[in-house]
Amino acid sequence: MNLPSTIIRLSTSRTIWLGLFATGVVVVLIAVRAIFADARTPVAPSPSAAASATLVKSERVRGELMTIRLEPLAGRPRIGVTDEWSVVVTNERGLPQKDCQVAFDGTMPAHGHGLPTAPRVSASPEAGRYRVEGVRFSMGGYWQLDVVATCGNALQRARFDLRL
Ligand SMILES: [Cu+2]
Repeated sequence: MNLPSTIIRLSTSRTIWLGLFATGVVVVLIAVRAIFADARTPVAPSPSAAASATLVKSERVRGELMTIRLEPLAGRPRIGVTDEWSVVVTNERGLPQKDCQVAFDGTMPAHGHGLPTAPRVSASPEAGRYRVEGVRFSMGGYWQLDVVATCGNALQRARFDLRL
């Protein structure tokens, strides 16, 4: 065996090992990036949201923290049907909040459109419960439902993710 061929063979095997090492590093980097990208991705709206009858959420903007509950009177959200929904507002002690100003709206962010109807909110005989009439989802997909409740000096906002 002459010297030059040994050098060539050595350098070839070193190149292969370097290549394998580099590939390993790239694979690890891609995996780490994927994990972090996944962690950053906001939680996708769960498909079970449509199946559940009640959506509960609250985000304090001002004043006391309250809970906003959203209920389809039909028992579940429906597509292509004009339904009545309820907004129920309770305070931290679970007491119903009456005389609130409640606003309701729905949009499909991916499509840039809202509900085909203009829902009207009114008080109901039950304290803390507000009627939302004229809720109609024109199509299936991801909807955002926004509720804003002003009760005295407290202002609450809730955005519900709904996949239909
Ligand atoms: Cu749409």
